[in-house]
Amino acid sequence: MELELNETQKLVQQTARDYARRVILPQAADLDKHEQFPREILRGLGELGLLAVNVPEELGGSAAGAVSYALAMQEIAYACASTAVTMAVTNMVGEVIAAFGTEEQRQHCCTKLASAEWIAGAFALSETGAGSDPGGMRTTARRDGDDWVIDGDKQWITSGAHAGVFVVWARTGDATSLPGTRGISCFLVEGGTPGLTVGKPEDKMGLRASNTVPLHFEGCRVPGSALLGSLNGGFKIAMMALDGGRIGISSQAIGIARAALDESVTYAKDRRAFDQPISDFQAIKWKLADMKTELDAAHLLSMRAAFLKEKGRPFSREASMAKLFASEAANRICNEAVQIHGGYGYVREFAAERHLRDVRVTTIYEGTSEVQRIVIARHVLG
Ligand code: COS
Repeated sequence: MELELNETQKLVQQTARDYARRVILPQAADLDKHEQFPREILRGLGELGLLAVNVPEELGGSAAGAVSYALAMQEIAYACASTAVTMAVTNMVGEVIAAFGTEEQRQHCCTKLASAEWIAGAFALSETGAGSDPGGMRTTARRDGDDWVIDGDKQWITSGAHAGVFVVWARTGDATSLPGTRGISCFLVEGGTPGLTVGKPEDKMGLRASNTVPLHFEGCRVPGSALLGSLNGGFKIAMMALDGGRIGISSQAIGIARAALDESVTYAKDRRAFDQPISDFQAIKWKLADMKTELDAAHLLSMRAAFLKEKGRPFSREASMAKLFASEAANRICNEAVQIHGGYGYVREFAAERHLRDVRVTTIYEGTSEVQRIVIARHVLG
């Protein structure tokens, strides 16, 4: 494994960093404060090829690889974690359609997602009673002539109010012969399809510029051609997509934590107490040293998972390890950043407060830390 980035990876990293620092960062606090969906920023990301980093070029994507994607995600999250999660889910949706879609589905959806003609894609797996255990979902899709009719409710859907396309999982198998994970299929449902209602946005602790909504499907009719992948083969598609998604969330957590560390260093050098900068105190130095060490460990775990994915090798365990460690470490780092800032860490004048709110969900979504430990332990135990 190379620790040096190649030219493509450096270019993607630099492109994302330039855009993040120049365009996104100056707006991030306001986007958060006003809960404003970053529509124009996303258009810019589309122009830069960052909404379909792992989608083949013939479908409008950048085909820059999983490592480039992870690096880009870190850079965008450094500036605005809300934009980063929106970008992450759109990339995941484009990638899953490119991987499992028919030629028609790929041409139709991936090109629109890559160009930001559809400003976002959405991933509709979770339900009120089925988050960590998606096999417990209750949404159904039943055959009616050539069509499918979807009924049920989805919960925690990122970008649901703005998505051009939803990847929707529903139960298609008979509950007795195909229980749990086995009777689930996956469908592509375009935004605005009759029978699909988008609910009220969640009033979240963090990521307030991202959109998170419930969805209600009632007699939502889609053509037979909307089935993604094989009938009753949807659960594995979800798991494979989430494996890749977990590299994205580990990268998001790393980006947020890196911003928190950089701001802590600046603050600690500037802030004086007892006639010296607080960075001269061992108490602060040790915090900064631990923050940096954990950050780099998270980065290396995340890079390893991305590297394996890019090589086409198994990476499920490594993605879960990266997501588990990076999200937990990033929470610790952002918490320490608030501590270093003292009272200023608790108010909106400094970004430390936003980072702590934003980072909190990274141990929860796309598989909780507890789920990552299940995945890792299964691999360890064989
Ligand atoms: N890649 C490919 N296939 C996978 C897979 C993966 N990463 N993980 C599981 N599968 C397959 C299994 O091989 C199994 O296939 P067979 O039926 O052919 O044997 C099938 O999927 C069912 O797997 P399993 O029995 O392990 O499923 P469980 O119900 O035990 O679930 C966990 C396992 C907990 C790991 C899974 O449900 C999970 O990841 N949950 C979290 C979901 C999540 O992240 N939710 C957040 C949504 S986004 S906010």
